[in-house]
Amino acid sequence: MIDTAAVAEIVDSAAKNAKAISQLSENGYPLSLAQAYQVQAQSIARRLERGERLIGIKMGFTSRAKMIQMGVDDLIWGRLTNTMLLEEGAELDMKNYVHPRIEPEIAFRLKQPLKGEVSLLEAMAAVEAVAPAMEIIDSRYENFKFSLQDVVADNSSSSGVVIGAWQQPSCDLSNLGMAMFFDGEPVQIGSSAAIMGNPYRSLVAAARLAAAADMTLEPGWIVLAGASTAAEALRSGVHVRLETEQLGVAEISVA
Ligand code: OOG
Ligand code: MG
Repeated sequence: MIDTAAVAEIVDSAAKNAKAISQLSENGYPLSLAQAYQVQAQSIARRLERGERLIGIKMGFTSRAKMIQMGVDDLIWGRLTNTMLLEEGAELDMKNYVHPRIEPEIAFRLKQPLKGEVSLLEAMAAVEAVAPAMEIIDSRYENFKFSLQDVVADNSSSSGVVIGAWQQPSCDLSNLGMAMFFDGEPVQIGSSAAIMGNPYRSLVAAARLAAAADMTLEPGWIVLAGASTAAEALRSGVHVRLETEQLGVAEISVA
């Protein structure tokens, strides 16, 4: 029997102290996928006990580009807490991370609850606002290498999120150009179409996957649709800017 609470303490400490650990799957913890989600829930429960608040969830591996980059081809999800939310234009400190990467995303803010099997139209109707966003992922595993179970247990590498201006969900999101720049140089260029053909499909999947953990996506929550391109490693001194057609920009700097 695997003591999931003990494993949750290992991944939570690694995240808290920004210290890499070896892969659980190769280190005596061959978790099933269900156990990996259990570890994730227990590690986030530890953060909530320390006073953090749940603000939504993030989807992962919703694009081919991400699946190929990381060698994992199942949809995954993770929990977002208030301390992960970075102010737009904020300055990150590399010492708070193990080996952070950044990726272009689209964020939804809900006005109605979503749970279980919902249609694309129901998911769209539950959205109050949409925004361009960038996720900072920071796998706690050495060399950013993991199995499906490892990454799920590690809250799907969630570390930070920066969200641009929220706006009415009036435009068609199915094929918006997205370009991410490091110091003005384009480093990743793609389209929101890469996210399951339409980012709203990721929201449908989010409602279904969260329901399997008996979780409802709540009004006011944020759902990150998953990256449209591969992620880029952050480095000291870099300024990162995402430009998304129709939706505008999101920016962040590293000290
Ligand atoms: C896992 C998280 C994947 C996405 O947007 O696809 C993810 C990772 O790549 O470390 O956040
Ligand atoms: Mg992501």
